[in-house]
Amino acid sequence: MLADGLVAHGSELAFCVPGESYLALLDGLYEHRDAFRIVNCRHEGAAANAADAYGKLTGRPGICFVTRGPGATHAAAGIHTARQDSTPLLMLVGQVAREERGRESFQELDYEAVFGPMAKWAFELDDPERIPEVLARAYAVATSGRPGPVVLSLPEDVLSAELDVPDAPRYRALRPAPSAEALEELGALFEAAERPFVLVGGGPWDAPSAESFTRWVTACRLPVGATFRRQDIVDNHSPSYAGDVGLGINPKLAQRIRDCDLLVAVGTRLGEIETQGYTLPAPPVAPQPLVHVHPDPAELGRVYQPALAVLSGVAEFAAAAPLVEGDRWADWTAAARADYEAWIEHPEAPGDGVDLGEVMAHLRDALPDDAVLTNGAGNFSGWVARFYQWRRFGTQLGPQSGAMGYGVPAALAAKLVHPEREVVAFAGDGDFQMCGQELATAVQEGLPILVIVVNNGTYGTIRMHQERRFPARVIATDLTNPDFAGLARAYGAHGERIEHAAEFPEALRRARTAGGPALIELVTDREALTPGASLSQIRGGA
Ligand SMILES: Cc1ncc(C[n+]2csc(CCOP(=O)(O)OP(=O)(O)O)c2C)c(N)n1
Ligand SMILES: [Mg+2]
Repeated sequence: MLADGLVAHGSELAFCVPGESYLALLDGLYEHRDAFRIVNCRHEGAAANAADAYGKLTGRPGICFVTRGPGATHAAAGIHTARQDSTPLLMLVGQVAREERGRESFQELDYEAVFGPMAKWAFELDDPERIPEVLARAYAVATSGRPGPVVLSLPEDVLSAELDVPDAPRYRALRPAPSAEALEELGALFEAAERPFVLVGGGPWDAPSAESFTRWVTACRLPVGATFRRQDIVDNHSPSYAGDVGLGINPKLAQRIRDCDLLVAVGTRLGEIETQGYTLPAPPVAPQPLVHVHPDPAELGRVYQPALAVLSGVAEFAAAAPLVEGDRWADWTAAARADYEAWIEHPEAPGDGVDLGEVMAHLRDALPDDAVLTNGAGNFSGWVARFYQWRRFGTQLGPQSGAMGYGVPAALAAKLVHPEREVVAFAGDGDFQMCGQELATAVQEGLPILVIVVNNGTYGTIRMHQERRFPARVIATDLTNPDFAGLARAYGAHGERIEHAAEFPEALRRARTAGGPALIELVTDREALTPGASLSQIRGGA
């Protein structure tokens, strides 16, 4: 019933690490093996991250199956990411049999207690007759309003029960459309504005809604910033695109947001990263009129009291947004665009080793518009965010939660969803070692992803913070690393290592024609600690 239900709701792919606790579910899916693919990963954290990436790409719940206790707790980082990133995800967890519960049986855990505050919904399904009801609700909860992760706990004997009940009909995600009054008020606020600014993020976007949103801001000559790791919503070549509002924001862009006289946030939560630590603007009331467009009433008025709250899905807003005459602010928008164009010119990197800015500039030209770039967390991702240009929705996959280890599993999901596209995962040397074992999954499943490991021999981000707060007192941040290229070859992938950016174009050509998963290790100088400031400058107080 559960396997039939997954298929009936339109799912076709799951990531898992198998466990004896849910063998009956796997067996149920054996019947559907032509329509439903199961990719068995090497670590549940990776399975959950891959499911998150699937959810981000498709707007449908990414599915992962994990076993009791240690399987579920390994997967927790992915559940936390899906919550922070508002990603639809469904995790099915095996549980001890009903009659064993409460005895602290082998690997027993109270999933409602553990995942209750972390997931959007966590529920133990203890009546097999209710499988269709609960599964339908799980899909609806994961995808409606602000999407998020759902965890269902499945006692072993529930999974093995025999009974006959009909499947529920396929779920439909509920998305509100903006009211006519709200759109009218928005039009009036634009009428009164001289220096508007639009901030876009959240979701769930898809290619048509992202394109119509790009057309809207471009036609209205509105300057638009993308939130952290949501840089693929607006075409970065649009004259309206002004850069990303995340970690390492262009100071001129931050100033522009400070100076704007109308701030319109579309789809995004107004969280710590989007608001530069709740300073841009400071809560609860922004200095300029704030318009907040969001599909979930729980987010509207949560931290900021907007001048106008618009309860609306992003696609519904993009379809209905009022066309406004933008001549008045054309110079303001052109200046924002000029600041952005100057910002993505990379300065020469200090020290020896690969200049990552040069690598990104090469990839900006070399990769096709539909290539998917993924990353985990670390300073290396700052170069990707700053120097790459995204052209289409569904080409950037990164954890807004800042979880290390995301990039390689996300690349697996991207290659499974879009086998015809190039998929490039960026990882730091620390970051890669959190989920790099999934190269084995890529080889097993025949997924020719490219992994670029940026090796600076340190947990560079933490070294940066350490040098700022405790200069020259280096502790617990150095890394002695394996031979990453050799490790890739041991997995059966193509692997090579380069020490200068000039070698990159040829290395990329070889990796692209390797016929399977590939890894390029870039040896960088830790002096090049951030895209803007060197280690010595940071130590000296920059
Ligand atoms: C799962 C997880 N653990 C720890 C951290 C804290 N953290 C953030 S960045 C970072 C270092 C990343 O190092 P690396 O991948 O080598 O990238 P670099 O900063 O050197 O470019 C750490 C430890 C985190 N964000 N996520
Ligand atoms: Mg590093």
